[in-house]
Amino acid sequence: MQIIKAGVKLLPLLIALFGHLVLQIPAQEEENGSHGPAILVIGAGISGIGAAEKLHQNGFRNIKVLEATGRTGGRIWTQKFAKGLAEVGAQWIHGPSPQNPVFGLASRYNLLQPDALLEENQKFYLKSLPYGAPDVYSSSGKKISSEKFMKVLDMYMDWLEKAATFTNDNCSSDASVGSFLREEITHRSQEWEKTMVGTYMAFLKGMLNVEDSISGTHTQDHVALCPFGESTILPGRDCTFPMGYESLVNRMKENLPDDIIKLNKVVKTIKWNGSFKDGDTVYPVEVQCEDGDTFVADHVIVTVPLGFLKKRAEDFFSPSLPASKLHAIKSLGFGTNNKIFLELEEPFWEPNNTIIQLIWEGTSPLVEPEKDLQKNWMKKLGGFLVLERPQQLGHVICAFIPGEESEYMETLSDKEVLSTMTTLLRQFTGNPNLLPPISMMRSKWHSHPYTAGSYSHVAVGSSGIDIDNLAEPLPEDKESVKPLQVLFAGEATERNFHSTTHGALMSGRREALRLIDRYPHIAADASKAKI
Ligand code: 6YU
Repeated sequence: MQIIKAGVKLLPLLIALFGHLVLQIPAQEEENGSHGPAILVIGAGISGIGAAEKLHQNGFRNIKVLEATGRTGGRIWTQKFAKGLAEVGAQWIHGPSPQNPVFGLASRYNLLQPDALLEENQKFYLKSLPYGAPDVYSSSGKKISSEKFMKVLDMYMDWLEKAATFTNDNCSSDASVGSFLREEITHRSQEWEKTMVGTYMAFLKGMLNVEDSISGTHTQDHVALCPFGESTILPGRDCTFPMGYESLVNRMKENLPDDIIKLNKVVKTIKWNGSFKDGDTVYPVEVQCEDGDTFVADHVIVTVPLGFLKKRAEDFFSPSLPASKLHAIKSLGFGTNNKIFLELEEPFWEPNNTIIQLIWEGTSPLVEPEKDLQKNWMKKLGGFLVLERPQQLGHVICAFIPGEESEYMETLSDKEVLSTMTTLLRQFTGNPNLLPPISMMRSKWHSHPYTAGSYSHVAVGSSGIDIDNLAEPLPEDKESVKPLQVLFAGEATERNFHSTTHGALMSGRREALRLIDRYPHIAADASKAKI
């Protein structure tokens, strides 16, 4: 997966020659309503494109989207792989039902399979995400019927449901989902048949690996318990995009003029609360790019991932961010979940099986694993998802791997990862002659310079209030002469739906609406023009 980086070798020379030229966005023509305020959106993921789309629909015409990479979509990223497609980032619409705006757009644009639109599927409710009963393979090469684990799986689902009922009133602020689950496991395991305890513990350790992937964390010990239930799971049977998740972003872009999105524009600094002149007009915000280009604006909507902000918050804004925002950026969690796609000559799994869960015998959620990443990184792999038609026609499985082990995996060569995967498949299938995968592709979200991880979670030491603080626009002074200079969107700013594509889209629309409300005459003119 090639990340196209902005910048060319001639850049320093060009900047020296033309750096004094400020790229001009037409001055604010709020009075005659022909262009509206100058608005910059930083980031062309689904939140940024969603914000631009909403503003454009409501008559705003002076919009630019600045995107650091050479592509749109951000963490929605579909690539060709094997005999079909693979999602490097987001995979499912979580909770495809009327309240979900991603589902709303996808069904309006006819991007889903007929099944996904069935009312019974929209009403489907799963206690947890999204995987159903797996086929279970153990590290001693045995296939174990999932029937054996139904009792423990049910218990596990109940614990997660119970974890979601805590609030600040009945839980300590330093409690984690991990500590809660361990307590439940310790307590309930007393009732288990002695001969089954080891197998159940190994199964639960596997479930926790999957949970770490779902929350994008190294361990559930990092996930705060009190706000766990604020993360809302919408009804609906999770579904995928037959033509790839990116088909949604591409369709959304069709509603925007071609020249709005500027690719390979790495934003270096956002100066706000200033007086930046462009001709006779003075703007409060100036955005500087790594390539020397400068844009002035009335408003900027920042949608860069929390992972990027964690690296750059201190010097990305001038003046720097208020303490509440810096605290939110520091204390909220942003971990890693990666995928490893393997194409096989022949399937080793049963024809109707879609989930392969791995059990590492001897492991337990109650025992801290040996910390030797080189030797043990692959033990963090919870299992494989079998990719199906119509996205995939080849025999392709996709492993999910979270946490520090995932970050370590990113440092290995393709050859090393492929060789480890071959050994692992041979071990778990009990077939030493299993052919190595024909091809492999993997994500590297932690080392992605403009994402620096996969998605956000409410970490121990933070709370939903930090998400709200992150979403607050600047300047904080609501009576300011020039309010709403810097607005914040992106998945990590949506308290109930963070870490999802619909949360990201909601956040972009939320900030667009903030601006639409501030300029009611622009939207009114736009709707008159439509009549
Ligand atoms: C979902 C799913 N899913 C798997 C994996 C990943 C994610 N998600 P973007 O990053 O898209 O855009 C920002 C842009 O800004 C970007 O293009 C940058 O290049 C750019 N930028 C940065 N710096 C810049 C600069 N300086 N200048 C200019 N531009 C700059 N979500 O709904 N279903 O199946 C998955 C999954 C491997 C990585 C996912 C999934 C998360 C979504 O992909 C993600 O939220 C949105 O795409 C983000 O959009 P955005 O616009 O905000 O940012 C505990 C607990 C709680 C419960 N959680 C439940 C949810 C579980 C999530 N499950 C995920 C599972 C998978 C497989």
